[in-house]
Amino acid sequence: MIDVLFIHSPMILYKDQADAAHFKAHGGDEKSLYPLGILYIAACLEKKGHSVKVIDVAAENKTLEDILSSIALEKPRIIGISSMTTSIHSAVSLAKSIRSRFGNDILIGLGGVHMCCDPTFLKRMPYFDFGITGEAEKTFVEVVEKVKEGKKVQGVILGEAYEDLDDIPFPARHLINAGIYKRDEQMKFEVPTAGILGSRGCPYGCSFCCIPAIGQKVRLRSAKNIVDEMESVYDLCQGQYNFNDDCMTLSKKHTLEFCQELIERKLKMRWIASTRANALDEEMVRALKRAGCTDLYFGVESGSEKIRNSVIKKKVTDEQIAKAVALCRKHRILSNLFLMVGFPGETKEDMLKTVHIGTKVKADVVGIHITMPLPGTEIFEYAVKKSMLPADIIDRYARGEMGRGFRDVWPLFVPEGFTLQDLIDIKIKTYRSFYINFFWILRRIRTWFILPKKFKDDLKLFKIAIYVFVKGGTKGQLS
Ligand code: B12
Ligand code: SF4
Repeated sequence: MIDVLFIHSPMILYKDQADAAHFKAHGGDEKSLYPLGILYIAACLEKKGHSVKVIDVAAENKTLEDILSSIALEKPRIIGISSMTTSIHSAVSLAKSIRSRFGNDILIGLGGVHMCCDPTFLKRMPYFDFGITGEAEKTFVEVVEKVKEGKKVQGVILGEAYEDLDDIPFPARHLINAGIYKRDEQMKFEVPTAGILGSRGCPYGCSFCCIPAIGQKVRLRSAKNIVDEMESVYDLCQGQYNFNDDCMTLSKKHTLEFCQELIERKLKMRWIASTRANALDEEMVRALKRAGCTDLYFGVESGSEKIRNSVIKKKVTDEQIAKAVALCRKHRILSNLFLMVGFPGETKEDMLKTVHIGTKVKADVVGIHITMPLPGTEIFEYAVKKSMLPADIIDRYARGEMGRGFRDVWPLFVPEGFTLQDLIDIKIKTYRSFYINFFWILRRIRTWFILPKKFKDDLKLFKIAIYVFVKGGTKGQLS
């Protein structure tokens, strides 16, 4: 018997192996990064002597039958299901199936981003005994201790976050098979990358983003604590890391300290991170490069400053974007722009600015998505208010009434006067005009000489690129 079994719920839960044969047709789940949230809670539980196991359903290709068999074998006291909105249908199906197979013997809890964005969910879906909103490292330990003392735990509990992130033990990576997390399935990269979280929270409030609903206060781990963790998993990931931070370079002082710590340890580490164009200057970019940063991802969203700042509330100017990308180019860090299309009031002219911004600032990579209005965001509230989304969409999705596979069924935001096909055409136009461009090809060839690994990666991506140029997205990823 174990104390806790965590289940990372997938976007699509397959009944059995025959059902899973459809997996490829749906484009599947991302399996590149492991569920850090669960592993952090697991580490806290283990520190207090509680026994824990983890099933990452998509990464381990587990079906519902496999999960139920594991539960029968492990006999957990508590099952903790972690879910974003994308996987909330699977989370509900799992809870229902566990209930019907094992009755009320096992306590079932729900946590993760969906609970933060929709805290009344449990009232509408009473298949879970309890739920925790927000960060759960402290609170889940308390729940387990109460249960072990024979006390009753029920309903929604507000998670109490750690003020000092250095007090949280490193994620319990030994509970997963870290070797299976190797970027996107389709890309078949050989080396697993370690997900690392150097900070939590973001002070901005972009209208398409769930961070304001998650409501985390910004906290930074000390440079030493982050690098100690990186060093501890060095062999596992062969020195390759992916920072999951919402915005990595919020504090200049902290960024420089972190880079210095990495440089002093003289370990060959390569890492990528997301940040904002207004949160960088030359001193920082130089330090990032010396510390092993190879790629920076910028949330640019719209090429139109008007949409970016008055609708999305990004608070980043065109000038800041051009400057940040130029600094990256100068110091040989690859700049990746995240773009989006589909916002209230967006015109054809605004969309064309988005099509061209990557070429204009000479970025290395662009990726464009059609806005998905998700619970916990301003854009979701707007879409419901304007009857662009049914008010009960979450429950319909959670009950499986909208069909399987989040990406195939969750509506995208199509501004008035446009069709979905118009937005897909904008995506195709963006990809074609950016990548089928003489100057971009020249820049890329130069990159292959500087970073030969990128040549290998690009060869693998070539097939996907053709698909994207024709269809506007990879399978199941038109958003
Ligand atoms: C890294 C990341 C990814 C990675 C890996 C995700 C993973 N394996 O967990 C990848 C790239 C695969 C990814 C993909 C997507 N992501 Co993402 N991602 C993130 C990001 C930036 C960080 C996640 C993280 O590591 N958090 C750190 C840990 C410590 O926090 P946590 O996971 O929330 O866990 C804490 C609590 O939630 C709670 N908890 C967690 N699990 C459980 C379980 C129980 C039982 C309990 C009680 C508590 C509990 O306690 C934990 C510890 O404090 C977040 C932004 C964010 N700040 O959350 C977006 C975020 C989660 N992603 C988001 C989105 C939209 C997506 C995509 C749909 C994007 C897309 N269009 O393709 C896909 C969907 C993938 C899928 N399979 O469903 C949204 C989710 C919105 C929503 N309402 O669900 C977020 C919030 C981004 C945003 N700013 O809006 N993502
Ligand atoms: S999109 Fe980025 S900058 Fe904006 S609120 Fe979300 S995490 Fe912060």
